[in-house]
Amino acid sequence: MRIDAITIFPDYFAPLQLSLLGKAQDGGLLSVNVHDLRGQTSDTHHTVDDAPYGGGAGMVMLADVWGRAIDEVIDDGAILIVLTPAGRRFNQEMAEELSQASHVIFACGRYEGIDDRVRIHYSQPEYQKRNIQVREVSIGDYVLGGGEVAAMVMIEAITRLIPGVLGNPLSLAEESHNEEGYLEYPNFTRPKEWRGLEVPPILLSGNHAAIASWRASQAQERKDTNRN
Ligand code: JET
Repeated sequence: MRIDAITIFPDYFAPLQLSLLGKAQDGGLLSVNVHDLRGQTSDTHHTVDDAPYGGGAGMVMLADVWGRAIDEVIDDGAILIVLTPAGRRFNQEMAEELSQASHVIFACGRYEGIDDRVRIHYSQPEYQKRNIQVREVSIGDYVLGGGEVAAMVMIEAITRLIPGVLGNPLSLAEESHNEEGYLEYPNFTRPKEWRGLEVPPILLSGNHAAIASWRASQAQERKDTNRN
């Protein structure tokens, strides 16, 4: 998989070179390429924004600068993700789908956002014919300072699903049995007693059917307690 991220703060993406993701990139399974949006500006002040037509607070990012940056990386079959609190909510199912893509481009906006003609332009039939998709995506109902941290969240969730990127493929197989994509039951490991708290005895019973049903009921209780 090829990933491109376009941002005015490329340094936000430095942690992607660490640990598992860094190794996957060395192994050629994945390449993450970060691009400084200001590299596409031609004025001395490297301007990336201007006041909104129609008035209102804040600044809007320039379509032309974004267009040049995206044109440099886009190719047939690419999925262009625009991070925005107004987008479709990211979840495990979307991560699984995107983990099958050959090329994902993250547009990380700041200020009040990107001129909407960028989204409209790359949604035109000429791009659709090239199997290019544009998707507005949100990681949750809150407002961030910019799309960079949201892109990092998505990159971590997506890339760990690529075979060979995760350290332990067995835990992925077990995870995929679960409809939510992760384990919802509580876990315990040694020691058997810690600060007066015992591990639930059923987990030491060796009765795998009983353990599975206990875990299912614990998962349900946890959901009932925690879900919004
Ligand atoms: C976000 C993503 O805050 C989030 O995304 C970053 C962001 C902040 C401010 C403006 C902005 O504009 C994007 C845009 O898209 C067309 O203009 C994006 C919160 N949950 N998920």
